[in-house]
Amino acid sequence: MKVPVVERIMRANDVLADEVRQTLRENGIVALNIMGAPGSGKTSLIEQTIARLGETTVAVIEGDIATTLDADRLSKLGVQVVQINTGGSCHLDAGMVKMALAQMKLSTLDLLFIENVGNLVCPAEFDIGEYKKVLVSSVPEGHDKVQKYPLMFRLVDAVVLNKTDLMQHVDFDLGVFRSSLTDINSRAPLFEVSCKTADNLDSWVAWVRSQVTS
Ligand SMILES: Nc1nc2c(ncn2[C@@H]2O[C@H](COP(=O)(O)OP(=O)(O)O)[C@@H](O)[C@H]2O)c(=O)[nH]1
Ligand SMILES: [Mg+2]
Repeated sequence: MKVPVVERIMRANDVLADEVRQTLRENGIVALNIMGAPGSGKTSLIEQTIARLGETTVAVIEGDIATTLDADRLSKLGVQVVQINTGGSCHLDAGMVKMALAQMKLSTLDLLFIENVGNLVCPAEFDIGEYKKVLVSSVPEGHDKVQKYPLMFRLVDAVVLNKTDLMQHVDFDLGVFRSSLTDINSRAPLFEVSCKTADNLDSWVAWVRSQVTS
């Protein structure tokens, strides 16, 4: 007899993702699922964005395999932060996000960043009830990542290429990165930024703001 285990897990996740989406909708919260490799700059981008968002009320759910290091960094900005330690799982799922939301004061929030576990494969397949998916890639990872991890790049609504300040130090072909992204996902805007020098962060922040007001 065929046992469709994986399918059942995905279906159970999708039911919970719909519940999360419903909760977020009822509270008027836009949730962005921030994905990318470990060290690509997900936490740095969230920090820099919060610092520039002005009146928008923001909270963060931090997904990590272990530690509260990133949550500690973000709570210094005075925003609500809930840490999820997945204890080994390489991605967040909707059940984890539902539990995190239960710990938060939602009524005053406009925007929720959900920093997923650093990974370019597994998070792509799990709907966590977010409004939009964002991928942070970074220059030292190389210009071939779009071609090597096509599913992730195909599914996202926006791509941030971070650490452009390091472009001169590594062999990164920006033309290849741009054209392979256009080939795989022509609808996702690309923001080429540096969280270190703050270069071009304004256009990214404007996109985030437009998600909240749309
Ligand atoms: N040179 C450079 N370093 C960066 C930039 N953004 C982040 N970093 C550094 O990259 C490392 C990983 O950043 P972090 O935000 O923790 O990445 P995460 O694991 O994706 O959350 C840290 O040492 C950051 O200071 C950037 O734009 N340029
Ligand atoms: Mg992080």
